[in-house]
Amino acid sequence: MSGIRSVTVDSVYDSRGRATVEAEVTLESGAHGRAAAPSGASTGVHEVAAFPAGGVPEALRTVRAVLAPALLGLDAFDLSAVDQVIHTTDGTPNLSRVGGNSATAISVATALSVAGERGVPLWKVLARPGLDGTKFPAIVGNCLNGGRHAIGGPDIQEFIAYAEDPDPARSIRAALRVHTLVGDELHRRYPTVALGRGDEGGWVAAIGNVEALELLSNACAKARDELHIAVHPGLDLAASEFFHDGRYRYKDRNLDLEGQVAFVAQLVDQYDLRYLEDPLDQEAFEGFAEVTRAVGNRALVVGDDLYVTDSHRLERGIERGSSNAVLIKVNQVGTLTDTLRTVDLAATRGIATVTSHRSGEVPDSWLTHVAVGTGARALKCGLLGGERMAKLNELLRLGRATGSSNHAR
Ligand code: 2PG
Ligand code: MG
Repeated sequence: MSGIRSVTVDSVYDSRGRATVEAEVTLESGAHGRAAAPSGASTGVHEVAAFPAGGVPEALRTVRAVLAPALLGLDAFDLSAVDQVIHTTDGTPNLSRVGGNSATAISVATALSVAGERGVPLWKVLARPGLDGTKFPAIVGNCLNGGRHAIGGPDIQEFIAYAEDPDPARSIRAALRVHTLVGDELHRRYPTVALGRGDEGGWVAAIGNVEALELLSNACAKARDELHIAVHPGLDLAASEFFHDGRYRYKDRNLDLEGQVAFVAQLVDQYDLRYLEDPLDQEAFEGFAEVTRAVGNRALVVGDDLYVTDSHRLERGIERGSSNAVLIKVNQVGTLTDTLRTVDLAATRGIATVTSHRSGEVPDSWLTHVAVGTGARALKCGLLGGERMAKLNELLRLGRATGSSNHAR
């Protein structure tokens, strides 16, 4: 037992320069943990509220006045009891009083304080049964941005390098190589245009969806040839963002459900996609099942906005066969305990988990420990920018610590 002595919160900036909540939890022993919460842009409608109506200032006021006092003296080692008090003190179904980001920051800071007291890395505090920190996630690396993360780019939100190797250093190297090759090719095709980068560090160019996918696919093939590492194309369509009045409205096509299912299934075939996130709208449980049937096990079909890391929504998806994978974002659902409930449900039902960042990130590395501690199939954390690199570099360190990994090159 180690009682919580203090919980303090304050505001810090995320990678988009917007304020978010950072929490520090100190135990009676003096051990402490600090964590900040990220924020999304293409948020699912079923996510908890990131902040109360009054934004970060109101979140800070409410935590200081009501939540922090309620947490004092609780046993930090009993994380589920701590997280339960966060929910009961908030008292709303979607954490709209204290804000999901406050809940995430406090929950993670509590787990980090326990890691500090035990003298172990965070992944060990979170470790699911049978996991010993030697199973490392594949890398879901965003190479080209569109949708809400890059104005002027393709409609599809993320063009991804999916790199899978038992050695995380090799997966990271392959995904980074694809990012570089995509940039080189864009520079070659558009020599007089200054290329930008989107919210997650992927390139931004005014090109169409299919042209972007072709370019990505060629870059993956080149990286495979050079490095002999399994790296293949993937997509996060974030389809809820361009689904209006029952149709999927791209700049160059307008599809009903059937058309969209056929379109994405054909992309999987033609480009050998291994990763397919949110191919349909966030309510399309049945449609997802059609996609999953069409794709089989050739690709991870991943529900993000569909499930919002909520175990009840995942249960609905499992009953219908909606997907073979679920995206895991702690602040979509609030606390680590809520997150682990969903992870454990996925594990018992044979659904792969993909631990994910948000488009507005903080330069923390706790996310990497969530991935390793929960045995995630993949870690989605972007490829460039200090806030993304913090997570990749932490994965390199964890790989080296177990002796299963090589060095950065
Ligand atoms: C997503 C995420 C992260 P956001 O859609 O998967 O890439 O974006 O954080 O904006 O929801
Ligand atoms: Mg997504």
